Amino acid sequence: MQLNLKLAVLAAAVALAACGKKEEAAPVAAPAAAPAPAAQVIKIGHVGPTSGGIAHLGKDNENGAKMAIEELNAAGLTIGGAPVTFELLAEDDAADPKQGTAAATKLVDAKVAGVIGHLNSGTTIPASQIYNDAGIPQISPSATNPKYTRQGYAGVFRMVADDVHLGGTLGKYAVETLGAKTVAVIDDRTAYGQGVADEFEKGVAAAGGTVVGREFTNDKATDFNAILTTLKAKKPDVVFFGGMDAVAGPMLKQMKQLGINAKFMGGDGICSSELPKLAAEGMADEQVYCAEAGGVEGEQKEGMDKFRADFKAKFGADVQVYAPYVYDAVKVMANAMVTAGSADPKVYLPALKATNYKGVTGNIAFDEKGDIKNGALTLMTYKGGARTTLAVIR
Ligand code: ABU
Repeated sequence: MQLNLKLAVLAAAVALAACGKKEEAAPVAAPAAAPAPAAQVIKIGHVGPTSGGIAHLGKDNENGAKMAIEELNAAGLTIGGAPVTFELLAEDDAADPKQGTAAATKLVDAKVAGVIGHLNSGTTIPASQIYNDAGIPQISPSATNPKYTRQGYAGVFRMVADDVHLGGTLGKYAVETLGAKTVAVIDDRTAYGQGVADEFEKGVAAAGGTVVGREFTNDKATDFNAILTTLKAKKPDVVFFGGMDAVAGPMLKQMKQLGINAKFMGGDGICSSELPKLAAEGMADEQVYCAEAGGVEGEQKEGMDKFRADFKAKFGADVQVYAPYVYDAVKVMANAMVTAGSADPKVYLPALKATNYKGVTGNIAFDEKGDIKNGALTLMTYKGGARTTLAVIR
């Protein structure tokens, strides 16, 4: 508005001068400055479960995206010489595959230039077909089922290690480090939970342990007494759960009520800051072991620690698990656009594939499938109600 008003006053002055005496020299108006081009708005989609049992994880991811978008806009970026602003289109899939595909269709219709998400493998995989058909690049910050990047889609990327690495490493850790001879396994029948549990079993067997029981539940269940009673009779040293923290918390409480003193293990889905609250009195110190499907060590820790402190200051909450990976995913996508000089997916996709970016989650580069190269795992336990890092391994 201010710029338009200035231009109107200048035009009126020029017109008045033109109406004046012909013999008098007309005042020379300074040439009007060309109006600054309006910034091009680039829409980036984000999808996660911001409602339902794992809404705390979905909001954590969404906040990671918000933080990155705000920083990009504050930096005043140009792409191909033109100023740009980024707009976040955030959708809720409630961790439900059908809602996930509906959210994906909505984002495609809104003409997003790229999508960060989804959080769950069970939503990420079906949604990836929709983005692929539309030619829109997708980076999942947290979906760990290997199938996601094994469908032959050109524009899919994953910021973290997959369940083969995660489940297999945890299986080996249970036997070789925790000294388990017998393990029982439960999964929630989701694409993530069942897959990571299968890989855990393989890791246990390869390390010489024995799987004494396998049961399943679902991702909304709250009563586990029947399956836990069955497994208690098999006296496992470790109970592994393939699923998310919202189910693991009540499961731990019920294990305690049933007098099951086994160690409890799970993948990244249970490895949240929220788990101690969800398990409450059901969690003893150093009873629970889990792994985040990423991690930093050495000099890279400083950037991650700063991110966590900035995140807490901004949102008043600790990082749950994957906010830093979402934050980096947004920056990586924007960086590819800047490098390519275009937000057109066809033009910036090659730059995204060639990413070599130093983020808060470490050095980010993708292999030919779109998986993170040299992905780390962070093994954790809980002490005094907080996550405690045991080791970062590759
Ligand atoms: N990776 C754990 C949570 C997300 C998922 O893969 O379903």
